[in-house]
Amino acid sequence: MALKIFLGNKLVDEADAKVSVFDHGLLYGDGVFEGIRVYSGRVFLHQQHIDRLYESAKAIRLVIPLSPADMKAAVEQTVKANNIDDGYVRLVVTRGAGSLGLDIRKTSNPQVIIIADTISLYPPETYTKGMQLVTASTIRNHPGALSSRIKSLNYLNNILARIEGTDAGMVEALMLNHKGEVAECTGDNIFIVKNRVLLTPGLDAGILEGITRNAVMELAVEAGYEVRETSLTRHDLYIADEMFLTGTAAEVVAVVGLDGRKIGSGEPGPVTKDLLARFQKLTRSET
Ligand code: PXG
Repeated sequence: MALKIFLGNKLVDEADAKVSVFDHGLLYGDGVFEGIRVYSGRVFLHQQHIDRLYESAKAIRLVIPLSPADMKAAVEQTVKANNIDDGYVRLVVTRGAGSLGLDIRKTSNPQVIIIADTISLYPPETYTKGMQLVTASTIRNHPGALSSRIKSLNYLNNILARIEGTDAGMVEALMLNHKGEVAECTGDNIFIVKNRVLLTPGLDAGILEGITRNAVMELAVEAGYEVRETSLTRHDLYIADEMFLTGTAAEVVAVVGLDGRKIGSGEPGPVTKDLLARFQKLTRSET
């Protein structure tokens, strides 16, 4: 079924949803985006995603032509227009069309694009059995060059690492930072459990501040687990009791192998399962 796409300030048919080949989003990856889940017709953690979008835009000096409240309403409108009950929203803001040069003063009309569609998830056995990872040789962008907290349209860093995962037959790959510390995966944050304490790299490791990561940290504290943000090496990961990833698409997914080593028991661990259950409860209850 053809989708209705929010483009500019209104819904248009998918076939008419077109942007200029001179858009700096296309020419330079100059723009920002969000990926958001819809559960039972409700946009999950909507405000957090809107806030991150506007923070990303501010950091790249992109003025979004809609107010945050209007953007939120546009997302709701797009979800309703496409009858999305359980699905996925891709929210994109580009710099707009400009000249064939880097000068943003020659661009105009940032483009707001909202796509609401169904989502393809990992197969169910990924959740029951857990996934395997490899460490990519491509390190995460140096946060001094481009803050990893900006969810920008330039995802080449992550795509190159993901290719290495794909080549190894895996759906994700672990990325280290410029210091050789554990950063995150190509589209997911990472946690380990050691002696029932949750450990995850801090934002200073050069990671995206994942909204699922934040939600899971809150749920874990509520559940009485100790949670620590700390620098982690691959060695810490190899000797972890449990490992899991968090992300909008993945939710909470166990990692049971890394670089050919078995992690923990080689099966999704009790803390991971508990947190997945708590997270799924949140997706059903959050308003
Ligand atoms: N790290 C990176 C680099 C990401 O891109 C996450 C962590 C997890 O963040 P959230 O806020 O989602 O918990 C992401 C998010 C996709 C897709 O289509 C990717 C993400 C989100 C949604 C969809 O591959 N990445």
